[in-house]
Amino acid sequence: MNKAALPGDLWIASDIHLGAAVPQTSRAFYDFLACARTQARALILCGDIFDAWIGDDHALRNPPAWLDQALRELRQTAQAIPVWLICGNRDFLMGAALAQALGARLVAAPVRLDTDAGPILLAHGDEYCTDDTAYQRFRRVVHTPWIQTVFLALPLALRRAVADWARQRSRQARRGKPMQIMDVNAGAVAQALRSADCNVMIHGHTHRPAVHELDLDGRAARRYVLPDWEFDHAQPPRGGWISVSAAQGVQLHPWPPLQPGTSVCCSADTRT
Ligand code: LP5
Ligand code: MN
Repeated sequence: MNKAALPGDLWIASDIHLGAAVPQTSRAFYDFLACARTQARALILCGDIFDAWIGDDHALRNPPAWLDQALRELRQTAQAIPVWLICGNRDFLMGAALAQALGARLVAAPVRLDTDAGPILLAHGDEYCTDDTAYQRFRRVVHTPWIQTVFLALPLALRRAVADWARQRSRQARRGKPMQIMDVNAGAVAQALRSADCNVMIHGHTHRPAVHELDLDGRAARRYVLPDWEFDHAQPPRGGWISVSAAQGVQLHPWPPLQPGTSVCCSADTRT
C-alpha cells in the first residue's frame, strides 16, 4: 500500500480524457486549472487525464498542438501548486519523464493519503471493476513490464495504431457488457478500504459521479466517484471535481460552478 500525506485544501479531478477531438472539454479543464492555481493548496489528477497515452516520448519530442497546450497548462499549474498524477486505464503509460517535464509527481495507486479531512484511499477505480474479468485480463497484460517495454520501443506510428485498435476493440467489447460489471465491485472496494485502514475512498473511471454511504464492518464509510468531463458532445456538458479540506471535509462539485464567482471559483475569464 502506497502512503503519502498532503495538507491543505486539495482539488481532485479525473477522466478529462484530453485529446485532439475535445477542444471544448480541454478549454473547460484549463479554466479549472486556472482556478486551482489560485485556490487549491495542491491538485491531484486521478487518471484518464488523457484519452490515450502511448509514451512520454510522444509528448516530449514533438507533440501535436492540442498536447503541447495541455502540457503547457499542466506545467504552469505545477509551477504554482503541487500537481500529483495518478494513472488511469487510458494513460497508464504516463511515466517519470513526463512527470519531470511537467514538474509534477507521479503517484502509484491506490494511495492512502493523509489529508486535513483524514485518511483517504485514492485510486483511478478500474482496479476495483473485478466483475469485468475480460478487462482485468487485459489490465494484467498491459501492466506487464516487459510488454510495456516492447510496446514503448515500437515506432510511434505503430503505437498509435495499436492504441486506436485497442480503443476500437474496447468500444466493441463494452457494447456487449452489462453496465453492472463495468462498475466497481463492492467487495473489492471494502477489501481495499480494510487493507488501507481507511473509511473514505475517492476514485474515477466509472463516469458515475456520486457519494455512496457504505457500511464497512459496522463502521460508516464513504465512496466518492469523480465525474468525467465532456463538453464537446454531451448535452448537457459535464465536468466536476472533489475538494478536500479541514473546513468542509470531502465535497463533490460540478464544473463549471453553478453560480460563477461563488466561493470556489472564478469567472470563466480568469485564465492567465
Ligand atoms: O477505455 P474504455 O472506457 O473504452 O473501457 C475501459 C476498458 N477498456 C480499456 C482499453 C482501453 O480503452 C485501450 C486504450 C489504451 C491505449 C494506450 C495503450 C495501448 C496498448 C499498450 C500496451 C502495453 O481500458 C474496458 C472496460 C471499461 O473500461 C469499463 O471498466 O470494460 O475493458 C475492455 O473493453 C477490455 C476488453 O474487454 C478486452 C480487451 C480489448 C482490447 C484488446 C487490445 C489489446 C492490445 C494489447 C497490446 C499488447
Ligand atoms: Mn478510466
